[in-house]
Amino acid sequence: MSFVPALFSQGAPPSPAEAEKWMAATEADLLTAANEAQRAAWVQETFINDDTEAIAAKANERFAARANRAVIEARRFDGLKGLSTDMQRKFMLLKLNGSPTDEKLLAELTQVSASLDGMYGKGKYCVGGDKTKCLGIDQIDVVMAKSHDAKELEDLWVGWHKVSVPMRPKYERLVELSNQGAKEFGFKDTGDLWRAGYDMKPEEFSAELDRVWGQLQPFYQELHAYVRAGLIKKYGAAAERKDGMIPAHLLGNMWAQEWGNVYDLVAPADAVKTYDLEAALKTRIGNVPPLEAGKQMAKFGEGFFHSLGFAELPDTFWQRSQFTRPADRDVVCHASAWDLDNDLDLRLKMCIHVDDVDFVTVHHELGHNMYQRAYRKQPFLFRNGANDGFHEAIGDAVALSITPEYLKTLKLIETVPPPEADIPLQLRTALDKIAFLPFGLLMDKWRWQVFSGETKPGDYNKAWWELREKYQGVAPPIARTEADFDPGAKYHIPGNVPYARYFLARIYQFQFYKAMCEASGYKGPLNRCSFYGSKAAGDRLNAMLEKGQSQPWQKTLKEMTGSDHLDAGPMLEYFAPLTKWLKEQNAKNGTKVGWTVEK
Ligand code: X8Z
Ligand code: ZN
Repeated sequence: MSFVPALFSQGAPPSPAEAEKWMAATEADLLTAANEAQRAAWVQETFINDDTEAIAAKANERFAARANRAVIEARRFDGLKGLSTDMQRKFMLLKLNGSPTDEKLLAELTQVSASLDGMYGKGKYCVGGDKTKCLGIDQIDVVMAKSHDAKELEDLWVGWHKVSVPMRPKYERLVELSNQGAKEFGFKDTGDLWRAGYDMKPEEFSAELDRVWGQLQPFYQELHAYVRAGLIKKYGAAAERKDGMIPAHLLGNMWAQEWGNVYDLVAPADAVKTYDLEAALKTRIGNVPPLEAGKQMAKFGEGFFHSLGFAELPDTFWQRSQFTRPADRDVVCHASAWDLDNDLDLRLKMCIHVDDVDFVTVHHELGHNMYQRAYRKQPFLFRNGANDGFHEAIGDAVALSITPEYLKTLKLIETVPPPEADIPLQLRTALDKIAFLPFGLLMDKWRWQVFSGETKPGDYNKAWWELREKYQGVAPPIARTEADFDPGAKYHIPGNVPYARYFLARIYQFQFYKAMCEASGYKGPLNRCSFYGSKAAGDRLNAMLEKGQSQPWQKTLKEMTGSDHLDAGPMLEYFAPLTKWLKEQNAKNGTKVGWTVEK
């Protein structure tokens, strides 16, 4: 252990130099512990069994205990004058850690966390009770994306939502234990701790999210109304509810979070044909083994970043990543990007399918990897996104550049659709980007209520559906009760990954995209911009990535975009033609906008 207690003779007031020395030793310890925990987590999530779960839990426990000790020791420097800005920021960031100090409780917390994560990863639904037809979530996703059979969709929806029933008591315990840690370290609860990580007061942060949602909500409601009408045309009574909500199983996605998969059902009848990216990818990649197909998909993402001037990924990335679902063991298929050693041991963990959804997801994940690599020279406590929403927005901002012009450059499509195709193309994008917003917001609204105690365990499911109905305007296909635990059927709940980051990222990505389009010298409508191949755009991006979390995100955002706050402007600009069009369509067709929620 590099910590030297002798430095701190009782009572002597510490100096800034002592603080620096202490910080260097603490960061070195935390780096070692974090790397051990990362490595254990990698093995656990790519090879789920009782042993890997226990090993991962233990490594997390060691990291959390070390971080706790650091926070407690750091109190000695509270109020110390003469600290550099960097040092003040490091102390502030360090204090965002807080786990139970009781050893037994901490061990229990990390075990419960590992177990919940494993339960999700192992989750399967066996279609019609047939044990030879058991599907993991990545496989169910593919069927849900394609099926237009309301009965089949309902069956998959109901089947998958059984996976989370046994998670409920464990989740309840996770909430208790993690709150206990947050409280010991001066936070009201875990939700309060999560909201403290944004260089502003927790309550200001919540208000910012509501402010921006208020700007975008009218657009969401128009889209909701338009899509609902299209689904009713297709599915008839199965899609039509008196209250105006959409049944959650009919939107092409298990959580109704992104609706791009129902594009064909709702596209205007006279729409110009755009292109079929999935078919193009399948033709290009051909009939190769899944591992090879997965690698080729990831290569597209690498190629984009490379065109911006980013170095290619190291060989170890290609050797050590998980690109596909292994046949012989359980894994967490939910996509993620890793940096095993806080240096160059970068990895992707996905169960890639050759389709347009995963095409975007590989760009999303490589955005994380590029960020990790760019800030690796920062001190340990700054090796992070400017805030977690930045981390989630990088790959998406790049993926917005996947325009028809870009796909033609790659020879994935032959002809670029004419300007009349803009509305269909925008509709396709909005079905993913706009439809996601209320889901992105309500996930943590639910957790903040749960952590604060406003929602009691006996009301977990009720509160979940109240939020989904209020914000998304979607309703479950069949009646739900407290015998269900529907939030647990979404990875980030058992995985305990905060979710407000994804809401932020939907907004930031348009801010970043616009900034990179401008840097590349692009002139024209925002939605047709691709900065593929622009070193100037790449330099702008890299400058932001290299900074990591070393300064308040507002400053980093200003350097990147000229604005220092979350701003829906670029997103609204991008979709301006579609917003107008949707309003006209709904008015013309006499489609009622909005829904009613029973109280
Ligand atoms: O979880 C993710 C990424 C991994 S960081 C695949 N996303 C959210 C989700 O799937 O729910 C990306 C979009 C939102
Ligand atoms: Zn991500």
